[in-house]
Amino acid sequence: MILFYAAGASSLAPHILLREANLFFSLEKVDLMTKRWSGGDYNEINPKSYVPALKLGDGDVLTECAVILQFIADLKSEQGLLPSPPLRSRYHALEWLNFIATEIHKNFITPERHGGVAANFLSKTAAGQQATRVLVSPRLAYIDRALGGRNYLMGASFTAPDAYLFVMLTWAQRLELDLSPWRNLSDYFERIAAMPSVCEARTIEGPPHSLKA
Ligand SMILES: N[C@@H](CCC(=O)N[C@@H](CS)C(=O)NCC(=O)O)C(=O)O
Repeated sequence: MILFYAAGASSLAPHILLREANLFFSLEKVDLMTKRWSGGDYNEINPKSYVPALKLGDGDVLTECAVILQFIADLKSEQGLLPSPPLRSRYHALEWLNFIATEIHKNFITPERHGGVAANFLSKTAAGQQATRVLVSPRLAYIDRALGGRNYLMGASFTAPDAYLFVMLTWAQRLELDLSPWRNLSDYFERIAAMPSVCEARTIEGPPHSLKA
């Protein structure tokens, strides 16, 4: 399997999960500004022109972060990175994945690139960053309440939605969205940041793109 990624992008979530699942994979870095990778034009891998993409051994390519996470978790279902169907908890885990994809991830993504600012996926302007904070904050407040009395989104153990939410919280930090008023959320962030799979993935990817305009 080959994971196409950009440093610190949503692709960090499947990267973390691949490590947690102890799966064999390789990484290919994509330059999101030029849409090039070492093999040429990234649009030939993912015509949707974004990361993550997971290329499988038979040449098939999977896209959409929430779906790639499900695929990885199901490859090692014995590890409990997602509850297996027909358990009701499976659908609560999918509820989290969908919530993070549509209510958090999408609200972080800036349209600035299309407005002529040389932005990547997070805003580079003060106005854009403030607009993102306004959209994302009530959703993070909701998650902070949901985390009351539990270490992870699904309860006692780390599952696929936690990998995704963790990356979103790194974006919140990059946009100087102070997590400290949300005690459950900030403790959760520290807990996941300390996991060996997370430390390894972040070290290997290196620093994400600068948000200086
Ligand atoms: N719907 C996609 C969105 C992925 C996405 O937003 N990727 C960003 C990085 S986190 C990207 O590659 N953007 C490239 C661009 O804006 O040109 C998913 O859930 O995987």
